Amino acid sequence: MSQTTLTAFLSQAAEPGLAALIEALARGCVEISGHVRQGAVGQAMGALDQQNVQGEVQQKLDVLSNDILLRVCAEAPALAAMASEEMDSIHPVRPVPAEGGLLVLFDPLDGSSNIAVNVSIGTIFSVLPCPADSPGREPVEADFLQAGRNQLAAGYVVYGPQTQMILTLGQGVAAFTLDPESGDWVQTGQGLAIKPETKEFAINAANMRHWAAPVRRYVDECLAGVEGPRGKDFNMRWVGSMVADVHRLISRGGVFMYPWDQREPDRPGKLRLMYEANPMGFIVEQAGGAAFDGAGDTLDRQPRGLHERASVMMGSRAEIERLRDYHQA
Ligand code: P6P
Repeated sequence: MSQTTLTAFLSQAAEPGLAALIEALARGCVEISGHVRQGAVGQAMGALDQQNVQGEVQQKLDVLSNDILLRVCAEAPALAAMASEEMDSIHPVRPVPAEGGLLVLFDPLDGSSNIAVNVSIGTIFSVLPCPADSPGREPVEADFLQAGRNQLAAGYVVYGPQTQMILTLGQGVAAFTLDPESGDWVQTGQGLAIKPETKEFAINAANMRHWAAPVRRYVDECLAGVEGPRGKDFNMRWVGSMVADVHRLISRGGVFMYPWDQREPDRPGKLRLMYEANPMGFIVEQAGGAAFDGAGDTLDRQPRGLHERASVMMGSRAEIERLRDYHQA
């Protein structure tokens, strides 16, 4: 059977400017995958004596991955600017093109605390259009502050037993697997659909005592199993890499939650809206699931800052609707 590659897929499915940017991101992720796979044999392992804008200790691979994406994405002619979990402010590339200007945001290496223990990690990216009034001028941070519904594309690459890319351009969700022999991204899935029902949820249960009542009710009912109100037993997973936990629910259904908790009442949640919750929420919705932030749809939230955090509940639609009902009860 002839194999469709990412390049062939994009030539049919995306405008040339967007296709070139996604191809650049894909090239960058091949480089990142190479460093991940080398592990301690390579030079990219270990922590740096510095923190990122989130106040988290940076791993060498965090910075290396960010530098790789900055270099390769700058080659995409429609790209005006980039933003990253690893950078305080935006990284301008060129004045906004007359037409089809693009902005990209990424978490270059999500779950980097798992690097040292050889557990799956990933890259997350989100593509937004430059605002209609921006052609010809330098891009500014405010250009990025668009609701997730405005995304033109979103994707992630999971560096696991296989290196896989999950991608949406707003017309469904496709899967690509990196062929380590050829270096090609081969299409291995299309029209991905999340099961509306599930028996599996992902949350860091160590935080249970800090959760809001609706989340506590949802999880308690899952734990009550077949004798409880749900009438069925559930399974729990928590990898500690959003990319791995979300990839599992895309693949077999489930719910991923990192909700608000009372440890820091003024903080909506741990995860970041612009380059984690929004791209993952776009993919999940495009696969028939739902993404909820405790008040409304994640993709409807109007961001106020580049590194704004969000309460995250996403996955199988029937489960998220149940969580929404519990929050509104
Ligand atoms: P915790 C990784 O640091 C991350 O940002 C997500 O990828 C992951 O889901 C979450 O944090 C894990 O957080 O508190 O369980 O270590």
